[in-house]
Amino acid sequence: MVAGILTAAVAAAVLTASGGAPGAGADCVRAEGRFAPSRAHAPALTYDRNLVPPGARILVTQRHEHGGTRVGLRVKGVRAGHEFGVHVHRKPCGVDPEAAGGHYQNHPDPVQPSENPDYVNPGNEVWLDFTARRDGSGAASAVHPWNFRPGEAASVVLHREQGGAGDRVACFTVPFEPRAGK
Ligand SMILES: [Cu+2]
Repeated sequence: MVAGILTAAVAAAVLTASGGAPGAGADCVRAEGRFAPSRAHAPALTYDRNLVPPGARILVTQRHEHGGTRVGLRVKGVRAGHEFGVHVHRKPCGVDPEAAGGHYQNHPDPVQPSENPDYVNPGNEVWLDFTARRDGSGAASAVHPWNFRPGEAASVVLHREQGGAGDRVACFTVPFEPRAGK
């Protein structure tokens, strides 16, 4: 009985800690992964062991906020000091780094692959660029007043360079949610 009450108290404390500010919605997506070599069948794949060693960890969260969407990123175990470019991409990861397709765009560029800065920018796309700390950890978040269209946002890709392009060094398949309550 006592043990049961203690367990419940701990669970409540954890929920409070991860729930953010009072009144903010809970995360609708919370995906955690551990990077594996790209030959493996895993949701988190690394294409560059130097920058993202196998075993490095990633956490991606999504929550609906003020009618829009917040996406959060945390990583551990990546190359210290490196400036990673990160975006939400349209398709799930694959052994081929190109499997994740292009960036998710709120207003889709009619010309694909998209290279027009009117479309390739952090307002029309979800950018989560970060610089890894000395201990190999990193974090970023992005808030937009819009939501994902169903089935069109499926992964988070880490790039060698920041900005809108560059080699793909790792990929994490994430089932992003199109809108609140669904
Ligand atoms: Cu990208």
